[in-house]
Amino acid sequence: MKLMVIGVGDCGCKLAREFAELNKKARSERRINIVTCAYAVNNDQTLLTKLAKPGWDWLKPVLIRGPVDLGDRSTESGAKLMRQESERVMLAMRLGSFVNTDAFLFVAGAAGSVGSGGVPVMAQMLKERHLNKPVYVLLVLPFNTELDDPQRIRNTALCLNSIDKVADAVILADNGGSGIVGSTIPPQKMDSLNKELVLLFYDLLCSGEMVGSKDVVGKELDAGDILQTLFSWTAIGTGKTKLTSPMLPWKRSPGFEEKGSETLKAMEAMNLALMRLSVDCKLEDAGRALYLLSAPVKQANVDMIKVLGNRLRELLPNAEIRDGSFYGAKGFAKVTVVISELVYVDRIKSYYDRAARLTQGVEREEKTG
Ligand SMILES: Nc1nc2c(ncn2[C@@H]2O[C@H](COP(=O)(O)OP(=O)(O)OP(=O)(O)O)[C@@H](O)[C@H]2O)c(=O)[nH]1
Ligand SMILES: [Mg+2]
Repeated sequence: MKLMVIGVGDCGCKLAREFAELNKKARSERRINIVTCAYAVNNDQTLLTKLAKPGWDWLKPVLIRGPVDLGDRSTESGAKLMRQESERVMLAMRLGSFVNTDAFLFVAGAAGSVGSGGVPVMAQMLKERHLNKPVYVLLVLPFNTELDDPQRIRNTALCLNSIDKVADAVILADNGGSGIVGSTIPPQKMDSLNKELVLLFYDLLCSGEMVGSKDVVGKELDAGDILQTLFSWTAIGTGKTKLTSPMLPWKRSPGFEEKGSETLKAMEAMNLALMRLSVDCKLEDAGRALYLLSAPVKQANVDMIKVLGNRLRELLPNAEIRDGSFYGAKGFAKVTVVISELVYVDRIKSYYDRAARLTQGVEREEKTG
């Protein structure tokens, strides 16, 4: 599947750069493209210069004209700025690459201003102009240390509420679940968090593009399957386990027991993927899902995919499940899971509740004061 990635605001731009890096990786490791173009849309020239160095044209910077400090840092002021600048941003995007793009992916931090307010505005515009292409959003939720900041809470709630109305699917990535504590996060830590987050999409985007390549495709999972799966609130996760018995060239096909233990390893990889989903959710609330197995060609077996499917159907009784497999891994089994059409996400409700309490508090203060 080929995405056009549009990062808006600081968080979005840094992640858009990581998607550009991911495409470089796919080109060198698998000789395919998974990103048609990556844009970094921001009002901060310094950050854009740092991310899109001259001569490195994988990421296209788009500077929007507005103060770096918008004053109140609200979602509303980010939206206002984007409304003024949206035509210029649309013009800056190369029209040609729309043709090969399967879907648009906006990326932003929900708690800021430019990304949080800007993405719903841009997503709405793209939806109106490119009716046949889905518009997805990868939305980063704040760190736990930001939960005491009323502005961040309000922005997050407002962004979640407006994005839900325009995007075809919103993949949530919760910084709060990243295990990072402390109020200041060193840039290297943030960079590795961003790399990890984007890597979740690697196999998923590659799988449908590798048809006919030397990596044998087991059961193809292509852009169509992904488009059929991504819907409304979505979580993504991957898990990887080392396979204990690497097949030596002179070894014959694995015996029954060996196959069994490899299937268990694949199952372990899926359990890890489900434990480390990008946002906490109840699996039984999902309406759609997919799983993708990547294993070495000699160690993959039909049991693996069947066993994974049976397990997932038990855990997600209400979901329509798609699957696929390919033989890209060397010495390990990796499983990607996408849990979508989540009717209820606790984390979202908690932002709405917190924002409502903040508003009630302000109203009470106004009445008494
Ligand atoms: N995972 C991750 N989160 C980030 C990163 N940078 C910022 N964030 C989070 O994103 C939110 C802030 O959004 P930003 O993207 O910085 O804000 P903005 O859209 O540039 O808008 P301004 O507030 O005007 O700067 C906060 O919750 C941050 O913790 C990043 O590189 N990675
Ligand atoms: Mg910013």
